[in-house]
Amino acid sequence: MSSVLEKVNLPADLKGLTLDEMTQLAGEIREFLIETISRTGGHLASNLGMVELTLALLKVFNPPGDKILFDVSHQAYTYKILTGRKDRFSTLRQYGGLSGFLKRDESEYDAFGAGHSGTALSAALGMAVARDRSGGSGHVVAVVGDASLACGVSFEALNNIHSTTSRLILILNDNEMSISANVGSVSRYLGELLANPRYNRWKSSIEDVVKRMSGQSQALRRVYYRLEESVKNLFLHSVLFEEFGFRYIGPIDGHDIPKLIDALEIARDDIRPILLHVATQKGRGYEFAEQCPETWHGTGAFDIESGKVTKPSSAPSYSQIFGSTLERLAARYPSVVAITAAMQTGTGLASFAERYPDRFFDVGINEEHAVVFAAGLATQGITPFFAVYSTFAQRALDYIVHDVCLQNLPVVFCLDRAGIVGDDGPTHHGIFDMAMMRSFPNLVIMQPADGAELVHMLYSAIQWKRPVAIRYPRGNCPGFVSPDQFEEVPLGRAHVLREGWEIQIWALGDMLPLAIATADRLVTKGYSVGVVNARFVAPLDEDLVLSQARLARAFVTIENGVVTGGFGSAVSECLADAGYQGRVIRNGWPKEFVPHGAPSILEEKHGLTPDAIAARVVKALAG
Ligand SMILES: Cc1ncc(C[n+]2csc(CCOP(=O)(O)OP(=O)(O)O)c2C)c(N)n1
Repeated sequence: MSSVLEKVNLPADLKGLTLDEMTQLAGEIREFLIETISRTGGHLASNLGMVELTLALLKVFNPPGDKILFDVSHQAYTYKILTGRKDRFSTLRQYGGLSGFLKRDESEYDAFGAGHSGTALSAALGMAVARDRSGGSGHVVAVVGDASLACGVSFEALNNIHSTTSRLILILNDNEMSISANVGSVSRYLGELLANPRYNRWKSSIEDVVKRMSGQSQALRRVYYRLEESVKNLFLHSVLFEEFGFRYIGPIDGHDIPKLIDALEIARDDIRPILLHVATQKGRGYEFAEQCPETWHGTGAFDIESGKVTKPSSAPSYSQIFGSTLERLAARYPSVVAITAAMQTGTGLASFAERYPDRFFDVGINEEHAVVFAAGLATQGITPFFAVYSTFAQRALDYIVHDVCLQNLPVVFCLDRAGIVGDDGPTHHGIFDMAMMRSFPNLVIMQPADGAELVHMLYSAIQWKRPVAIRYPRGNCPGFVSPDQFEEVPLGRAHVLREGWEIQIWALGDMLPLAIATADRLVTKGYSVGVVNARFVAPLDEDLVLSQARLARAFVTIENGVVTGGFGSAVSECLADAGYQGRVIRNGWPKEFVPHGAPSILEEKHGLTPDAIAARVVKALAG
């Protein structure tokens, strides 16, 4: 049998395919996805669930004229393959290669870039209104997962759509999973829609009759959908989305191509906002992923036969050390609770959740709510630890200022994946937190040098009874041994790792090995070099900075964050205010969106290597 995938590059190539060819193509795409992701790593499970739905979308709609938006867009691999990027798909998530998400500057087919949840509906509404204003006829389709639909911002958009446009299609891709099992009342409600046995029995018997009678007759199919619409409410009582002004169609089997095409055509031709509820299976077609979709949500390179990750790390990650330490602290302090916004496993809280189910809160993909919820808990003597990726905490900045810092409440923000993350790229790099939060009054911001210091920082945060952010990177801590005793870190005090007087290198956390290697280079050139584990961004150890400034000819700062406004800026300000006359050489990520790629490549490109930093220092001192 000849390959269909070989012949298909663009949406137009799908238009003439028969149903059998479409079915064959779905199988070939699944194999292609598994094979490629087994080498590149990526979001496997969500993409395996999206194959037929994407094929049907591209059969019925015509991007780039029609706008198809994917929420988060981690599930848009099939879309990439079928919109001219099949031949470059093997470069997925590698430096200079295709992004793992949609990006407007990657393809004209990418109507809207994303990486964070919940944005598709608002953006789709913006596009629909622009179309309405210009008298255009294109369609705007937002594909949103069941977990992303429960984001606060999705509901803000839902609340606004009916009064603002009459033509917008929302495809609810319901696999009943977030990364982990989905949570919350919206999820329960969707589950009831999917599972209502009386409605589903009625629906499938009517569908069969219509199929037999109508063949290709559009008119009869329309009658069926209208009938379904009026009868549905008898079974489902109130369909929430209809209260928001949507016509609800579904649930539809998201792996049945003819049914999907049929329903999408009905949606396309209607002149009301439509919600098409599509049931898909996360991980479909790869047994390991079907069985454990959570593990396979995002994966590194793996062996297809065994389902084993190719490069497993034996050293514990910062996230795991955070999770196990929080369990120890919870045993000692009954006030400690853990909060996650749908990142239970990623943030290392899975074991905590099992051990302390009533002290663990997964609030869904709602970082803003998580922060204010934590603030409320803190007013009542509870000590909430909100574990959140640095990049996703961006969403909740106002709440951190207004609800936590302003009231000086003891909420602990554990900013995981702080710094460059690598393959996921600019939507996920956690490089802005220090620059954004450093000016918030009352907030302590710190970063541990290693796993043991993280343990002590978590303990210290409880003692201080004020807002605290602890940032730590994606990565492991080789040789980690958990300290038997907790020790309080002296608040706002840095730690001198190496004595020296001429050049002082101040670094944070995972940048310390780079600081030491840079110091080694400079020592061989005859300089006296001190190295400081800064530990605190706020409050900065100004006393130590200023005492070193008496002799130092240069201060070098190194941070895994954007170089404008962050830690290096704090040191510069302190020195400038004191009238320091020496050189300050700040090192970090430039104020630009750093692309995806292996961290080692990105560091090389941006001069974050011992040789490059040492050369910069030597040049500055010579100048
Ligand atoms: C603001 C934000 N918080 C957390 C995440 C991490 N995240 C990526 S995908 C995902 C689950 C999305 O679930 P759903 O929308 O149902 O899509 P599915 O993967 O099931 O297709 C989460 C929590 C994110 N992308 N954005």
